[in-house]
Amino acid sequence: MKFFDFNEKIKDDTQFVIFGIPWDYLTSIDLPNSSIAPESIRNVTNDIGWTTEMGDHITKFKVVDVGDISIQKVNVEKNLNTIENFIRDLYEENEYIIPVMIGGDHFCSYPVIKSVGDHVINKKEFGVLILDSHLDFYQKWDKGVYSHATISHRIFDFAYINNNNLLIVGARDIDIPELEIAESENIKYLSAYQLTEGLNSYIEKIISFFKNSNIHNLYVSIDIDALDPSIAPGTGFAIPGGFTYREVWKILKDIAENFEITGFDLVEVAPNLDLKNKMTCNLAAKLIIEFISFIANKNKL
Ligand SMILES: [Mn+2]
Repeated sequence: MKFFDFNEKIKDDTQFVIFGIPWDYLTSIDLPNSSIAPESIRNVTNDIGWTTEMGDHITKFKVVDVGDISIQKVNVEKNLNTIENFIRDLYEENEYIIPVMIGGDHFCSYPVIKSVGDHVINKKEFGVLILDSHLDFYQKWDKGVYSHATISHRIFDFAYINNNNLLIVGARDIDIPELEIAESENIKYLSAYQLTEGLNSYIEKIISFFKNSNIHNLYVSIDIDALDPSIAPGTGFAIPGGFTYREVWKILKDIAENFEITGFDLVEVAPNLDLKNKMTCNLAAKLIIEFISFIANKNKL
C-alpha cells in the first residue's frame, strides 16, 4: 500500500515525494519498533477518509510515494550514505520537490535535514523547526555521537545551523546533561507548558523567532512524542503534557502560511505500542496529509 495510494513516479509537476526510512537501530530503548512505522502509517490511509479536514480531495495533491529506502540495520555510515544519495537522486529527477520522510527513530531525520539543507541555495534563509518532547541534545549517547538522543545536536553542528535558525518546541522531558549543553550554546526552545499562555501566542513566538532571523525556507521535524501520549500512545517515551492534535494542526497551518516548507518528517511512531485501533498511526497519517494540504494550497495562490 502506498500513502493514500499515490503513484510512485516523479513527474515535472510533482510537489511532494514521500519515502520511508525503516530504521530504529539508533533508538535508546528496545521497546519501540519504529522501523515498521512507514508501512503501518501507509496502511491506515486505506481506512481513513480521502479528504482533508478543510474539504480538499486528497487525490488532487501532487504527491508521490517512492517507498522505503533500503537499510542495513547496524551499518550506520553506509545508511547515511544511502539516504543522502537517495535524496540527491530525488532532486536530480525534480529539483523543486519537497521531501516528506516517515521514520524510523528520530536519528533518521539527520541525513534528511542534511540533504535538504545542502540543497537549499541560500543557507542564510534556511531554518529547522523540531517538535519534540525532548531536546535530543546530548553530545553522545549509547552507541556514540549518532543517536536519536543526539539528533538536534548533530543538526546544530552543521555549518549553516546556529541558535538563531534552530528551534525546538514542545519540550518537557529534558535531562540535566543535555540541558547544560543547550544552555551553554544558548539553544532556543519553547517548553510545552508555555502553551498555558495560549496557542496563538505560542505560534507567534515560533513565527517571530524565524522571521527575526530572516528565515524563508523551513524544514520541520515532527517527533510524535511532541503530542500528548493520551492521543499518541504508540511511541517509546510517553511523557505527559504534550500538544493536542488540533494544536499541532494549527501550528503547521500557520507556519506553512508564513514560510516556504522545504521538507518535513514524522518520526518515532512505534506501531507495536499503538492501540488496537491504530490511533497513533491514524494521527501520524492525518498530520502528514494535512501539512501537505497547507503547503500545497499556499503555493497554489
Ligand atoms: Mn526526538
